[in-house]
Parts: sequence; C-alpha cells; structure tokens
Amino acid sequence: MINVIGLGYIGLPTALMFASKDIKVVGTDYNSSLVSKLNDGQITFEENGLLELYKKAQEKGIIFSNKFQKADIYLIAVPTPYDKFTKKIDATFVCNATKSALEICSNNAIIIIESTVSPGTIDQFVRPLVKEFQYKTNKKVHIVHAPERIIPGNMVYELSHNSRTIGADSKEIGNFIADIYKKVTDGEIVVTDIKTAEMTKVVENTFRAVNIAFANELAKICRHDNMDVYEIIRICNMHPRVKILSPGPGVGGHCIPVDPWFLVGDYPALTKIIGEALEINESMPEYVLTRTLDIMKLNGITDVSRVGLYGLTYKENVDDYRESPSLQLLERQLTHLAEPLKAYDPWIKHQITKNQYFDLDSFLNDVDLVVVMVKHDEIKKNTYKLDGKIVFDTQNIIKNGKVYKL
Ligand code: SAJ
Repeated sequence: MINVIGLGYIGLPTALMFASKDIKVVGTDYNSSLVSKLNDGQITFEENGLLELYKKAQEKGIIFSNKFQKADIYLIAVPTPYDKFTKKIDATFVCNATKSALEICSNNAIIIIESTVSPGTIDQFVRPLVKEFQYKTNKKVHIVHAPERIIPGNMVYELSHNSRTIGADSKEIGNFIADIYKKVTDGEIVVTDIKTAEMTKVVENTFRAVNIAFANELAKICRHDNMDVYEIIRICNMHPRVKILSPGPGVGGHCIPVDPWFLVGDYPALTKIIGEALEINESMPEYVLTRTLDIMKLNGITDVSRVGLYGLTYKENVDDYRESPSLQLLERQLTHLAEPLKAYDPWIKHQITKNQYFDLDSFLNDVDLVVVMVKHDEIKKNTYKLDGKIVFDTQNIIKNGKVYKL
C-alpha cells in the first residue's frame, strides 16, 4: 500500500494515477476541508483529464484521509518553499511529513520524496530523522528521491509518459521502486544516487529559468533598439542547435521562479549566471508596468482605471496563480501607492485582487487599454473582442489592431 502525503498539485494526480493502476493507495492531507471535498466526489483544482482519472481511482478504491496510514511505502509530495532572505530551501514540510510517517510506518518501509529539494537536503534534514528512528526502534527504513516532473496543464498525460529519475542508497531499493513507477509511466526510468537525483531536478528547472531569462533579456535589447524579438527568436530557432524560449511578463508558478534560488542560496559564489537570470525574470513585471505607463502616455490615457490586466494565473489554461507575474505586477503597483489596475481571468472564480472582474465583456467594457498577461485559449478565440481597444500584448498572440509588444 502507498500512503501519498500531500494532496496538492503533484500529490493528488500522482495518488490517483497509482490507484488507477490497481495499486492500493491512501491519500493523506492535513487540510480536512480538502479531504472532505475529495471524499464528497469533487476534485480540488482544474486540470485536463483529472476528473476522469479521479473517477477511475475511486472505482479502484482510493481512500482520502487526514491521518497518516501504516504503510510499506510513503510518497511525500509537500511544498518546499525557499527562505526569501537566505535563498536556502525551507525543508520544514518535508521533515514534518517524514516524522509523521516514521511514527507509524512498518519495518522496512520506504519513504519516497517527490518534492523538489536542493542537493544535499535529504542528507542534511531527512536522513538524521531516519537514523534516529532506526536507532530508537531497531526498524529499517529506506529513503528514495523521485523528483516529480509533470507540467500543470498536461499533468495526466505526462504522469504516464515522462521518464523518471529514482535516487536511492542501493540499486536494490532503487530498482524495486523503479518497477512500481513502471506501472504508471512508459517513459524510461533511471536509477541513480539520491544527491544526483536532487541535483538533476533543480538543474532541469534552472535550465528553463536561465533560457527564459535569456529570452527576456533579448526582449529588452530589441525594445531598446526597435527590433522584433519574436521574429529574431523565430529565425534563430531555425538553426538546428538553437532553442530559445519565449520572453514574457515574468515567471510564475511554484517551481521555475523558486527552485533555482536553492542553488544560489547554497553556492552563492558559483552561481553568477543563475543569480542574474533569476533577477532578470523577476524584473519583468516591473518592466511591463513601466511599459504600460509609456503606452498610456503615448495614447493620452491619464486615468489608470481605464487600464486592465487580462490574466491572473501564472500561465495559460490553469487555475494556479501562485507567484503569478500579474500578482507580482499588482504588488509592485502597490509599492507606488497606486490603485490596483482592473483585472480579469476566466480561470479565477473568486476574488484574489481588488478591481477584479468575472466576466470578459464587462471587463472589456470598462477599460481602454488591455494588457494581455496570459495566453489563455479564451482570449485567443475571442481576439475580435479586442477590436477598438489599445492592446499591450506581452504574449505575442494578438495579430491585428493597435497592438504594442514587450
Ligand atoms: N514561461 C515564459 N516563457 C517560456 C515558457 C514559460 O515566460 O517560454 C513562463 C510561464 O508563463 C510561467 C513560468 O515561465 O509563468 C513557468 O512555466 P513553465 O511552463 O515553464 O513551467 P511550470 O512551472 O509549469 O513547470 C515546471 C516544469 N519544468 C520544466 O519544464 C523543466 C515541470 O516539468 C516541473 O514539474 C515543474 O516546473 C516543477 O514542479 O518543478
């Protein structure tokens, strides 16, 4: 039996996927209202194919509880934030989940950590807990690190197709866990040691952060000298060995703007490129704000209440707004003591900011300048609704009309 700990964006789909493949699963989360919702037949966030997967897992007998279970395998998928000041990882949630699992686990249990952690975190924080437990109880517990890799918006597909990294202290345990993951994914599974697995995950997200920062820097250079960054990237990417990502209004979510900081926190003298890249990405919301002001001036708009942000989530077609560029921008605006811009997002059904709209038409009625922050399908299908508006398109999706780009 697998006890999946943490039923958030990663834990829930993972628990459902294992259960749907006939593995006995209990999903545990300390948030009782989340557990009740799942027990009442509802999923807790929107994601392609998640409801179908949930129904399948229910048919196979998945259980949701707010208590840890006596199990052979624990799969921990809890948040790993970073300390804003030191930039180092905050492993409190992982440690607490490990402690609770140790209190109840069977002899020879395996604790799999799926949460992203910086290299050395498991040795520094998790292993001492396990060692102490083994010393006190004479029971054996194995640690495995299997960093998650799924992307919001395509999680269900990626869970069953992505290749995976399994870090373990011995090949025997690594291969045993690899066989279990083989039941859910047809991707290749690599077994390695724990620290290597920790590093690969952070490097994957850092690679993406640095590449996006490069695109953002190009956007700034091109704006400075009136060149079209999108056309330049499009042409460069036709070279067989060049793959530049897209510039944007900033980088959001819980991974790309967070995980690379772990490396900067741990290796400050050795992370020049990474540190700069993160700063460039973090500068983008302010850059969009400044450019919005310029566009207002160019068009004689003096009333901030006639300006609106389209999109509040951290990226397209998801309902997740953690660290979203729009929220970062609104926060920056507050530091200038300004009234927040109007905002609307088709995926956000509850109030998360002042001056928020819940209907596209009324939002568009009340603004003259629309800043497109997120390329949701909704706006792509309804670009005609922007006719007659001044548009600042930070996502390069609006082709006609009076459109300004990054
Ligand atoms: N973004 C750009 N330009 C781009 C691509 C993305 O500005 O060309 C922005 C997005 O709009 C968003 C942010 O970057 O604000 C992050 O989005 P994302 O789609 O790059 O990544 P996430 O955070 O949704 O998921 C990433 C994935 N990691 C990689 O692709 C290396 C996913 O596989 C990981 O599981 C996830 O982080 C995680 O949890 O670590």
